[in-house]
Amino acid sequence: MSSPSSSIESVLVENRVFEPSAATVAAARVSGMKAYEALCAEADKDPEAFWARLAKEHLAWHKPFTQTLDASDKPFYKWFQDGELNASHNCLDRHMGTPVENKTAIVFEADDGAVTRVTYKELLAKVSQFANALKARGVKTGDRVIIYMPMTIEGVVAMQACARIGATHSVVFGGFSAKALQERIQDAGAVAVVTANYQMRGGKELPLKAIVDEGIAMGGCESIKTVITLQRTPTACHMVAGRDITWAEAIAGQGTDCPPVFVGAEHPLFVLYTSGSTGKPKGVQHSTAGFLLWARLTMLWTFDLRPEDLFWCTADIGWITGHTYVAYGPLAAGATQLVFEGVPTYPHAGRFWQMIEKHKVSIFYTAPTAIRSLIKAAEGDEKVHPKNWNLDSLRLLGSVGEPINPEAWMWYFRNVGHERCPIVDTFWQTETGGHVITPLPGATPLVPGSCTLPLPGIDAAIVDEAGHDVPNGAGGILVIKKPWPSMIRTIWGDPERFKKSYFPPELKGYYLAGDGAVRSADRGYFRITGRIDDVLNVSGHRMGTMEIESALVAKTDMVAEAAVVGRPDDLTGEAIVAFVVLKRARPTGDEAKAIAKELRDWVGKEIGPIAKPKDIRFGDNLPKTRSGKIMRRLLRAVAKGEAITQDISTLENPAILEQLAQNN
Ligand code: 6R9
Repeated sequence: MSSPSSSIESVLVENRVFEPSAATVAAARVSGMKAYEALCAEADKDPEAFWARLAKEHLAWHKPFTQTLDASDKPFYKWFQDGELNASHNCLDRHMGTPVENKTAIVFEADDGAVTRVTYKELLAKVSQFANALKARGVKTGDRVIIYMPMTIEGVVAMQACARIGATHSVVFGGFSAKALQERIQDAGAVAVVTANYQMRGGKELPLKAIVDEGIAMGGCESIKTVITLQRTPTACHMVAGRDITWAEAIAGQGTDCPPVFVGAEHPLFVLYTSGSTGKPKGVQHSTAGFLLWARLTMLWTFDLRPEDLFWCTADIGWITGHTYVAYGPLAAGATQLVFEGVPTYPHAGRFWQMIEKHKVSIFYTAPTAIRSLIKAAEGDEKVHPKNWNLDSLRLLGSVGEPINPEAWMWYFRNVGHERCPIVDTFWQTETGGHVITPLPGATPLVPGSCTLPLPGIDAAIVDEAGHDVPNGAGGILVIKKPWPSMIRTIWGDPERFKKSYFPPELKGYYLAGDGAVRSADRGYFRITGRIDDVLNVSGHRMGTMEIESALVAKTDMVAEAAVVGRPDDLTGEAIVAFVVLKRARPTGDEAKAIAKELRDWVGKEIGPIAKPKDIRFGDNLPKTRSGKIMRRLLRAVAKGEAITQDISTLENPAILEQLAQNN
């Protein structure tokens, strides 16, 4: 458990409160705290009736459902089970013949600033045509398709096309390595990969297709029958005869009509791999109806979406935020959204502000790590400060991915939102499918650094290790007591792990989020104090410490043992620190530096650059209990540079702490 004490202290001292303006309340869909409380009361009184009403109002059903919740096989909850629908139909076809038909669905800005637009009608045609291409390549309902693509209109098209034919997609973030890709292909048993030759990020051309080839060549990927490659840049890439085809070739001659395949409500819409507390990433499986319902509803509630909004979520489609708030939610809600290929710091660190001005963005949703790095850039260089751009189009700001510190919150509020725009600090996870604890802009008074209150229907609570509620002001374990439609259904291929990870018996059947939290004494507002398992949050990316350890010890010619912990970092939230015992004598000086670099690059190859440890320390051994368990809490203190004041009576080899504390 990481110590939540410093965060708890800051909850207790944070007393700034920002009430929504009367005008914001008046214009909002959920207007005022009374309206929020009424929805919560409705959900409390009869949860099934509440969810049934929303599912009927917000989704287009091919066949209506008759049973709302099937809880006969807990925790494998089933929602709206006998209903039938199609996610792509709900995002596209349903808008045809309405004013949304000719509205812009996506404004795409490429890395180099070039802008492309597609209307809903055009997007439907593109999705249908690509869906036909997938079918022509042998992809069928129920198959899994890996998507390894840059942020592009085609990335969204590929996801929607899978949904259209009832194939389950698994998007792999473009920063993951060949090895990580191979593991996901194998675990999912995928039949196809959709990729691009290269991706453009920060003016650099980075390979994607070559990594797919490398991953498949590692073996065990015989299930892959076809690889479709978008020619994103003019540079040629290697194509394997018989298996590979370009995107242009695949759609050539395909019609722009493709009837959606209506699937059962519980049909797996996607599997998205995320890090857990053990070595192997988990394939989080989401349903079609429950996921989509929440994707649409949270667009309407949390972002209070209006027809004239220009919505911009900066997340990559490789993460859950890019699934719910790029690929599905905005389309299901009929929004116009901006999709951005590049990075916030290219060609300069004012790119985000410049794009907000250029496209008249009204809702801006990004991560604390981006905000912190842009604060730093603006403080170092006046020219990239947001004050240089006209941000008057903004009306709402959002934050996601990690706790936002009150200082960053205040900077965002003042310098980007001009104290006019509410900030929705949305707490949620890959497993929750959409927001679960968040302010509503026209209702909730805001407190910097707090995600405030659960959404209606989300029975969030803080409990102790036996599942008993703890009083406000006392920290504990965040749980959600009742099931809700957008929750994770299972871990792909591993139902036992699903049960064990999320519904431990001592917690009375509550969903265990894996985060610590505390509620404020006065308002009962939630503040997330960070993960309580072995998961790190580096720049908003989830990384399992065990996953990185496994990668390190996989370098069998060098590494005997490794332990990985997190250390607080001003910019990235947490930084990865690895303690390594080599098979040879402990290196020092330049030699230690060279080996550390080699190991860092190795981890980059095993998992991806985001998993590279920032700091690698070498020791003769690791601090262990007499029973042989690595004492991670001591390593955390060492990583932070703290003096050890903790109990070390069970430590076998106390002298090692001093050695590890030296920075080689
Ligand atoms: C959506 C997403 C989930 C973990 C989660 C928590 C952290 C996300 C947060 C937040 C504090 C917020 N987290 N949002 N912590 N405040 N507003 O990020 O999903 O990648 O699965 O990460 O991120 O620790 O458990 P995912």
